[in-house]
Amino acid sequence: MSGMLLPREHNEVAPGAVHVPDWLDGAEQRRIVEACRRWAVGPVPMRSARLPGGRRMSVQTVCLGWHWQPYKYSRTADDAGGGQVAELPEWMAELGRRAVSAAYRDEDAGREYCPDTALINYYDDAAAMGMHQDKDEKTDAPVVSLSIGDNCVFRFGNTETRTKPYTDVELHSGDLFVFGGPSRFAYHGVPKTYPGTSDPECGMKQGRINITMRRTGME
Ligand SMILES: O=C(O)CCC(=O)C(=O)O
Repeated sequence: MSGMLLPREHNEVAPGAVHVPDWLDGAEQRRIVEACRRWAVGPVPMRSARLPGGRRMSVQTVCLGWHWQPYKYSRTADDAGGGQVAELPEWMAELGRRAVSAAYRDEDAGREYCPDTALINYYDDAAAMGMHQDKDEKTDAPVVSLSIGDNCVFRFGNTETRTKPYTDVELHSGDLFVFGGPSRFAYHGVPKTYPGTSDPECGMKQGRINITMRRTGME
């Protein structure tokens, strides 16, 4: 049910995969959106990454800390002008620690979390993301995912196949989703967004931003 009749609650979708609705308040969302607008123009411009088969992804991405291109990390954006990737700011790493504590209701798990990259994805009305695993990292530290802007369907599956069984979760602006432990390498994707559902209080009039923080394990 996508309406607000039923309360949206802290929910463990699969072992180690937790949805925390309305985790970011309006001011935090606006601050993040402002920062994303700056990062989108440089030092590495936001771009649609090219897949090995030649097709471009429909989402546009800019990275912090480490640059990701399918399917590796580097310090320079070799597929997007060659610039040096912007640093992951300490305030964002701290947000990641708070996110892990909140999702797992465990202060120690949060304290131990040290993300060193963030992928910032922008979805226009037509963008989607196919089922995939986040497996270019050399660690199994959790992935912290923040959503701002339009609502979307986030499909969270299993570690074996891109197909069923999976759970469809509706993510709204300000929602947090963390996946680690037995779910760290689960397939997941975004089959669709709901254009026009963004609450202007979040600082975006259209589209959806998703930020995933990760620990690459790169030296
Ligand atoms: O947009 C989302 O919620 C998911 C993003 C994602 O799966 C990724 O960046 O690997």
